[in-house]
Amino acid sequence: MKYKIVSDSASNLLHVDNFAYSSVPLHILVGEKSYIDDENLDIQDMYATLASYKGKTSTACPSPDDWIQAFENAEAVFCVTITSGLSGSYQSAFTAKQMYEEQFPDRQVFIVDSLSTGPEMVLLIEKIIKLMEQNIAPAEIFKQVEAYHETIHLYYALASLDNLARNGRVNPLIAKGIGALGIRVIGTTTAEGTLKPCNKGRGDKKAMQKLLDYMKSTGYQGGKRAIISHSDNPAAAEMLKEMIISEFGSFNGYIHANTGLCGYYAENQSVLVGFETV
Ligand code: X90
Repeated sequence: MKYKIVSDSASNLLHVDNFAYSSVPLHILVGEKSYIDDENLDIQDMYATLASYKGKTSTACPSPDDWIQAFENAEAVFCVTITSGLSGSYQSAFTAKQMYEEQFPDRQVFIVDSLSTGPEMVLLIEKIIKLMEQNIAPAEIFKQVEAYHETIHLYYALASLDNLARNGRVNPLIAKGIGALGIRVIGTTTAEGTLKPCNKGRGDKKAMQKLLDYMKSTGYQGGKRAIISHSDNPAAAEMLKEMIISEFGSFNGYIHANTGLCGYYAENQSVLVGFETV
């Protein structure tokens, strides 16, 4: 059977080596300019433009047609989407599924609503890959992935909530004052896949320490997988990795940069961590 995994670009994962995987780009709209969140995106240019641009900016999720094109005739497709609580990407993938299955009754599309973004999407994708490599039937893979989903979490330290607030994704009252004097908002996700701010910290060191504290209290343990993403702040991401190593003796995961969508909403200097618990 021809399998494929497709995720929207909120996962920050553009390619997977030796695996049938595609990323479907979201778009970041800055005035007349539209940045496509794919491998050609110049993220530094995007941050620089955003820093000086005074007008309205926004984003657009993939269309059902964008999703269908990425399915590439696979017989079993797994879509991993950014949270349906904040984006239309899930709904668009769902329409794509209906169209695709109607046109090809012997094919199946499974949609995993991450109720999250970035690193937590990566963990879901890694899990699907692992199960596909064991030749497990697609419906059973879906079941196991949903169970796995209960055991993983996302925490973040954001340097600004302006773009989230301006686009109606977070209450403007919560956004006020974040970013000033290096204040970071620390938070996680709600069950509905929206933002749940939990705490504040000044400066990267305190913010990373708080992320580690939340990881521990949520049930992270040594050896469990942890994926860290950052918006042009490799030093903070590295700091968190070192804190994990000094606490648990090892780090099972990797650090990578946010691409366009997470870069735009998480904003410059932010760090996201997705991790498994017991
Ligand atoms: O245009 C669209 O459909 C995309 C809208 C996406 C809105 C939210 C993106 C959040 C990105 C921010 C930090 C983590 C928040 C986790 C919330 C579940 C990253």
